[in-house]
Amino acid sequence: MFSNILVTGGCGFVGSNFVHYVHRNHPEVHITVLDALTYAGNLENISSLLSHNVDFVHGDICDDELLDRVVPEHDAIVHFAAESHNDNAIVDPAPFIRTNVEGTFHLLEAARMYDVRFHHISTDEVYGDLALDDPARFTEHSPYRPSSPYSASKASSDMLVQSWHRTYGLRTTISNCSNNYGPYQHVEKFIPRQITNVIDGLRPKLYGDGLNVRDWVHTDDHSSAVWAILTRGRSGESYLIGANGERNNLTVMRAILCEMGQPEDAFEWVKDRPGHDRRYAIDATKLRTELKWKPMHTNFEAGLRETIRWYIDNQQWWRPSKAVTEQKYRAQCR
Ligand code: NAD
Ligand code: TDX
Repeated sequence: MFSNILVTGGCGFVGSNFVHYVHRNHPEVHITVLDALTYAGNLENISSLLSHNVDFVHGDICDDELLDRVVPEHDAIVHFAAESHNDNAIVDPAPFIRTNVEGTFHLLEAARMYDVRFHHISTDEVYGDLALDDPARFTEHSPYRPSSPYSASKASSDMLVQSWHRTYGLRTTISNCSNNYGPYQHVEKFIPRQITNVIDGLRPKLYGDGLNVRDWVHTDDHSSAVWAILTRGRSGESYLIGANGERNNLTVMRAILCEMGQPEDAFEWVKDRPGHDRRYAIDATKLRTELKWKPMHTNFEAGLRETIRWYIDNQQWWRPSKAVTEQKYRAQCR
């Protein structure tokens, strides 16, 4: 159906796993990765695929001239590129507004100009948070209620996409996914940070009371869902992606410690994140029933074990970012 797709942010965590997924499952599809290689992007994530129907363009999604050269050859854009880390957005929101809001605007304009199908990758955080004792989960009908600079920037980008569909008739879809885990995730994020802390003999760090809930999904399941929505989703629609993986942070922390042979209290309680969302939870009924999508990684503990193994086996991948990341955290006392 699509023979030539442009993947923005394809050198980051979720984007590079998607590039591997498409290459593995749809090798006939040519992929161009457009990525600015910020601190979070690493060309190594896709280097084994380059020259195998995957090309790389180094550049910024805010660069109109570049988009004019790159976009026209493609029949779809899958837009992952973003500033993605909440703690960074709290310290300095400016790059989040630039890349997530303005960058999405520039890409939408290029897609409109060349009539290219547009799939936008977003997050469940646009719906704000739920109380721990609320039986509700987010659906496509939940109101937008972002509570952090990151989630507000993602909500803004979703709304740009929705309006480009309605006003200009651009063929769009949006996916709002819960927290991903798996290989190639930056060491600033919760799970890789704790795994690499244990490897380095540093005490893992838990924010606040540790009871905040995230709805974990394996990044490969995110990829298969995005492919289903890209190829079979209805234009103008949003689809929530999640795999019933609700767990609080304390439980995940103990699972990591246990798997890595540490006592379950071998971590440090640290200052909470300002505005910290309490709970995210996804109802993915629409995706499951309409597009017949099913997650493959339904055993979180098994997926976590594989992820720990990946970080143990790939220390050369994360080591260059570890010290500078912990330095940044020390400056924030988190
Ligand atoms: P990431 O930070 O690991 O990767 C982001 C990538 O985008 C990097 O390769 C970076 O170099 C690139 N990039 C940043 N600014 C750019 C710009 N101006 N031009 C071109 N490239 C640029 O992020 P991630 O965790 O892989 O998230 C990818 C997408 O998925 C984001 O849109 C995020 O909102 C969404 N998402 C992530 C999760 C998650 O759990 N990680 C969950 C739901 C949605
Ligand atoms: O050291 C830590 N200790 C800790 O307790 C870190 C880094 C985080 N946490 C907590 C905060 C969150 O409750 O763990 C939870 C997960 O934190 P992050 O990995 O920073 O993810 P989160 O803020 O939930 O956002 C993630 O999921 C949604 C991604 O970073 C977003 O890009 C995505 O949209």
